[in-house]
Amino acid sequence: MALALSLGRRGQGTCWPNPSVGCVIVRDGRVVGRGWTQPGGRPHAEPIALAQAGEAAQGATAYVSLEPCSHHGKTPPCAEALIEAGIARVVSAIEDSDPRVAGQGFALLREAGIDVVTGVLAEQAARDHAGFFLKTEQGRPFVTLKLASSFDGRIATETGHSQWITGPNARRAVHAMRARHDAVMVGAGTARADDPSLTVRDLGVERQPVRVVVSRHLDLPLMGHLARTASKIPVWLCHGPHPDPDRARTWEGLGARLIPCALDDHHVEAADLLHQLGQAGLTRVFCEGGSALAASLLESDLVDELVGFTAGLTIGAEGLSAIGALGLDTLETAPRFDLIETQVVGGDILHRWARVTH
Ligand code: AOF
Ligand code: ZN
Repeated sequence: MALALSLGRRGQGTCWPNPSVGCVIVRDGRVVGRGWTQPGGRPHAEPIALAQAGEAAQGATAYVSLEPCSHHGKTPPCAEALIEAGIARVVSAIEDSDPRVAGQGFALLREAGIDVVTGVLAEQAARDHAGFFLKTEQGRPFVTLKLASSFDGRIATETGHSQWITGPNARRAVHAMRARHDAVMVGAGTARADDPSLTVRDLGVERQPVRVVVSRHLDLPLMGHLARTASKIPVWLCHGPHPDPDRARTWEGLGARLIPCALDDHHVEAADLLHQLGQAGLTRVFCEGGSALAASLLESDLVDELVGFTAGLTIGAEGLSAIGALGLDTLETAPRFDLIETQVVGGDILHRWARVTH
């Protein structure tokens, strides 16, 4: 199962709107087939592993990191494929939360006389599929908030100078993290100040994450990296009601997808923003700031994981704070996270924190 889960993680960032599942087929103690969900979400993991196993699937055990599907969707049900291939035993990590499946995959397998075990490494599976589960259960994607900051939590000098706070190894690690998410998201201020390309570079990926920019008024530079590449790598602009019609037309002409969102006070509302992105099929979003967008996601309790890269320099109080105002009087209401990982990356420190859910 650990192998099936790690195969499944290979597909993260490329399978949306589907979950990224891994499957291993074992016969007489030997691995005879391995598969994971393919880019775009199909084929599913099981038919790939079954095709590799061929005749050896007869009487074998299939380890699957999610309940095999039971519905006739864009592909035939994986549960049927396992039955037809003569699989004797299915070991699964966790039930599928898609209402079209939700236990019915296990039921089909059991009806066909297959021995079914579930709940193996379920905690890891729940983490790996968290984006898919959130999308099917709450209608929103999993949100990772990444910040690269100075020792004193600043992301730029007073004049906006921010390149570079962290070293090349940390920046490379960020690219690998982008690749594991369906989309990379920034606020309009960051898009204007940094002219980012928000792509995955030098890692040989086949599929780039969607670039999401949250911009109430669509006042984004038309000569920047995002505008120049919008026809090749998706750019989705999440804006408020009644954006300037000329800007809207221009961005559509450049190839961007416009996504209208509700406002709260003067900003795009965080909950509606994520709801719209979930509707559009995203399961995992990597937010890279800036401070206003980070604050609005945190205020609404919509950040699932924090990733910090902390560098050994200080910028001082006049520098730009990584996270905007949260309006807290006491610590009781401060967003809290549990430490899940620390690592030295080049000359910087990586720390990851998971949302406290209880
Ligand atoms: C599996 N194995 O590898 C994946 C599964 O639109 P479709 O027909 O591709 O079906 C998508 C649903 O299939 C998705 O919502 C989830 O329930 C399941 N994904 N199931 O057996 C896989 N990716
Ligand atoms: Zn399937």
